[in-house]
Amino acid sequence: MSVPWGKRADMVVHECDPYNAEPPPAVLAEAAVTPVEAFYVRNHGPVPEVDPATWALDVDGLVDTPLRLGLTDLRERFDVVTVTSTLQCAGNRRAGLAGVRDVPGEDLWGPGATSTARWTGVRLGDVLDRAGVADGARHVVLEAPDVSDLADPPQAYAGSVPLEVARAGDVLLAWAMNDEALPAVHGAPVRVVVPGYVGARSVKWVRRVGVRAEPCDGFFQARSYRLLPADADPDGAGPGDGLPLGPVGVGSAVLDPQDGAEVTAGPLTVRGYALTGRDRSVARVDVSADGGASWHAARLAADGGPGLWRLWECDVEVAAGTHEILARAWDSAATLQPERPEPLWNPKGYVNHSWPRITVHAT
Ligand SMILES: Nc1nc2c(c(=O)[nH]1)N[C@H]1C(S)=C(S)[C@@H](COP(=O)(O)O)O[C@H]1N2
Ligand SMILES: [Mo]
Repeated sequence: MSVPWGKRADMVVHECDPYNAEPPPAVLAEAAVTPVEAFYVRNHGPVPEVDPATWALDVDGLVDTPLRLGLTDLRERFDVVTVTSTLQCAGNRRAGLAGVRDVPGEDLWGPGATSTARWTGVRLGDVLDRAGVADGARHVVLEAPDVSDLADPPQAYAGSVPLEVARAGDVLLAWAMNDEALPAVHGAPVRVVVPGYVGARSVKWVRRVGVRAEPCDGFFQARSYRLLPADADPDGAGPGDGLPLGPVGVGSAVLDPQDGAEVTAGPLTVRGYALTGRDRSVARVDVSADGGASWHAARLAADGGPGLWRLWECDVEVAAGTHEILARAWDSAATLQPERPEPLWNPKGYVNHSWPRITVHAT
């Protein structure tokens, strides 16, 4: 069987159609910039075929001058910039919430629905400035052509971000990923990248940027990707129920060793990532190898700025026997990620930022 979309053969595939897959945790830990072949994929419908030669981006709504821009217009009429940033799906680590209570109808993602790339393109803010944002504008709606049967009624994918986020210098319309042409499965010819925001707003195959007074009223903004109260019926949720998901909360994951691994007794290096929202950065990570009785400060990779994960590692000692390894991260707002998954449980299984816990058996 050939491997779809040029991905690694060992991807953990949650769904084949639409393709949804994450890399094995230890693979993610290997590189600060995730190779394209390992980068997670989250699709809500079939990958659309978009011809780059005829593709155009419409910029309209509350603007002084509506624009229609082709790929050449973007490349030639705007500054081209490269930003390294992390995407994290709101469903990342949902498996940990399903351990608290069933999350019916949703894929049980591990910690691999988080990946980092070097994105090249133009600033969405520069394009908005060219169009001229009119009075009353508050939100920027991002529309794509891929139609999802999961939506009620079935509809094209769309989302929105507040205007001030869309105007930030690190929010891109990107056509390259790790210095290669953006692959079809990641949104070619052009996608949006919103660092430090739930991945759902980084709209792939973008074809319209609509400047509006209100957020997007489509299914994936108004009814899905919202944090519902634990007792809500997700199928009965109306437009605007719950809290819209936007900035990423502080969180971390253990990537290596893997949960349940057999390890050699003695020194053990534990590795993982930590990430937080777009106005913050990761400040500290602690690791425990005795179920939380004692903690050690992890070595953090350099702080590359907001919206970029920090990989970390920590050397611990494990005697022969079974051990519970935990991690906990703080961000620059001195916020500690939440300890337990129980109070975080929500009907769609979003944003599980509880302390990662794995078990290892040392011999
Ligand atoms: N057009 C479109 N954009 C989309 C999606 C989608 O299904 N269609 N999925 C979103 C979600 S939920 C996430 S987490 C990211 C995943 O980006 P990736 O597949 O490049 O990793 O894309 C977002 N953009
Ligand atoms: Mo997502």
